[in-house]
Amino acid sequence: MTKHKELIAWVEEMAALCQPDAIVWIDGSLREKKELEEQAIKTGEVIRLNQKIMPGCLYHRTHPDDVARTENLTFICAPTKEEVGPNNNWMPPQEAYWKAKQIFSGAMKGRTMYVIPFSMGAVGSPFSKIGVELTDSLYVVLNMRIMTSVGKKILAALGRDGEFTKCLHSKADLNVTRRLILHFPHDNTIWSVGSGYGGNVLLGKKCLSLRIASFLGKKEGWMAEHMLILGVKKPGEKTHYITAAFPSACGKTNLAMLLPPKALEQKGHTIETIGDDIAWMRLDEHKILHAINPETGFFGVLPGTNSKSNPNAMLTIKKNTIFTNVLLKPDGTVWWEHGDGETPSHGVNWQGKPWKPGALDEEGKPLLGAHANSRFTAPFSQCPTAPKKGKGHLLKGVPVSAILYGGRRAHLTPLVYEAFDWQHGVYVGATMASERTAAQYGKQGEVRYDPMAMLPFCGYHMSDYFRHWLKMGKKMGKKAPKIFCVNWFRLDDNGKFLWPGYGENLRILEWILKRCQGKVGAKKTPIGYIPNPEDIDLNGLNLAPGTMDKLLAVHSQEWLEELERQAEFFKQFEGTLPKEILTEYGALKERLLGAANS
Ligand code: GTP
Ligand code: SPV
Ligand code: MN
Repeated sequence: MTKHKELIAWVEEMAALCQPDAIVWIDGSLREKKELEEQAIKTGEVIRLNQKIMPGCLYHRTHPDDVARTENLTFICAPTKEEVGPNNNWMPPQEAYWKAKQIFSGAMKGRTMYVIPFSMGAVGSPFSKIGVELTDSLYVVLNMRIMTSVGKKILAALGRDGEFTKCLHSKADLNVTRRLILHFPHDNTIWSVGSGYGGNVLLGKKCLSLRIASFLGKKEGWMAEHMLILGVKKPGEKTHYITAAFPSACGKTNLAMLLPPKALEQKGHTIETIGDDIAWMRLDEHKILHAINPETGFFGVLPGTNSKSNPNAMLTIKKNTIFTNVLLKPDGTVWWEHGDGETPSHGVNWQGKPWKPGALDEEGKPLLGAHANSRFTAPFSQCPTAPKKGKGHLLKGVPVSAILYGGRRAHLTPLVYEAFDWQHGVYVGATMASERTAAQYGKQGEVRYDPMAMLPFCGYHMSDYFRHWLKMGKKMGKKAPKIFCVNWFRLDDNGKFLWPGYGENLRILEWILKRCQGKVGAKKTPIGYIPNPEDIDLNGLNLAPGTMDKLLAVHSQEWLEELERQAEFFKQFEGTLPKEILTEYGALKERLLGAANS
């Protein structure tokens, strides 16, 4: 299939290590897809769902202790600890290779090794990067076929000596004590062993497109970000594009697929979904920031997804979709908590246990039908709001008007505010925090600082990453996108969301775009500009009186307390933070003290 000597030699070397019974090169054809599916059904790796109701859909369960990314087992293996920073687990490369080799050794005995040549980004785009993943998991192959472009055409693009990221994966024995997710940025290599879950094993996604790509981006002058990309168009205007960084399970897929609420329909907005998880951004020849989505599929959260919260997602996953860790119903369809339709009377849950409503586990806790981090894998092209025409968004990327940061904050952070300028915006991103969700192991609900939603994904020292952001801003000057912070998750005194969220978030995007076009004023507060309430279209929203005030309130005293926590978080970066971040911290503190005393 290829004349690429280095690739052939590497596949041989890895096969000698893992000792598979056979090696199969993935060609990307439809015939091959059918064969792989048949095989995965035979081995029990996947179950075919009810083909009348869900054509082309498959079902999979991961090992019960392998249902989310394992950040504690994820390492950046650069020569020195200083280089990876306190934000990463570090292991010296030699030790990492040696440790992993013990587990990879003979791990594919009795199995087939699949060779998946893949491209992140369209072949022919200056943004794109090629990888080759070796895996003994058919589930991984079937997922990669949806999430990336794979097969012969990628080998053709690679030629005889093209550069590629070497990605090795084996499920091995799925033992959490023998699980490692290793990145070798200087070798352009990723090794993942002992897991079968999404972000740990679909190596094109977080491992390549964020951890390795962020490292390359710093070196080559571009940015790899944990961001959605969305276009908003009003009749008679051009499309404006927004990117947004929210931590895992904080609403990127939902915002990217937004449908205008009924009351705003007469305004005739068109929404374009470009990406829901990762953005690669570069300056064009005019120094305008452009973004592509390097993926070709969605790997989205299921619980909470329904025809009301995200109708576009429900349409996207009607066919050709892989459902992981949800409830399997007796009729061969699936169900998840807060999804569509009635709660089934019984089924088999994500752990393979019999389930019925109200069922309890051994400890007497409610037994979930679907795991809180259960997911769908679906082709991007099936999304009704995906671009229908043209390849510009794939090849050249879309111009970015605004960059949003956000997370889950029950208190403190207002619904929206705008940074004073790029440097202040970088500070806002650097001090982003969110309450922990089911997408990570650890205590849920705990406030966790997650700069730019990249804490688990930045492949090098976070202080250098902030420096890179500042540098990109300097290159763009006045052409830099405006930076905003949003929070859809502020709670009232009864613990209820103050803001309806989902499609209604368009009302806030409208304000953001008006700000970008200089069409509306704003109120200056110590933390940034907040909207004058009359500039947000609340038509058709029956908010209780005073709600907007609560949503937009900035309490200086609470912010001063937040600054203490920020300082605590920044301690780990002491002596390395860019001075601009410290300047912004000091200036904010002064503004807050001024406001608190006035
Ligand atoms: P990853 O795929 O893990 O990166 O997550 P994501 O950022 O794409 O999050 P996603 O859109 O899947 O949303 C995760 C959860 O947040 C779901 O349970 C949603 O229902 C919920 N959610 C999304 N948007 C909103 C919103 O505007 N308001 C509220 N209250 N919940 C939301
Ligand atoms: C996330 O956790 O941010 C995801 C899912 O998008 S995973 O691919 O597992 O990283
Ligand atoms: Mn994500």
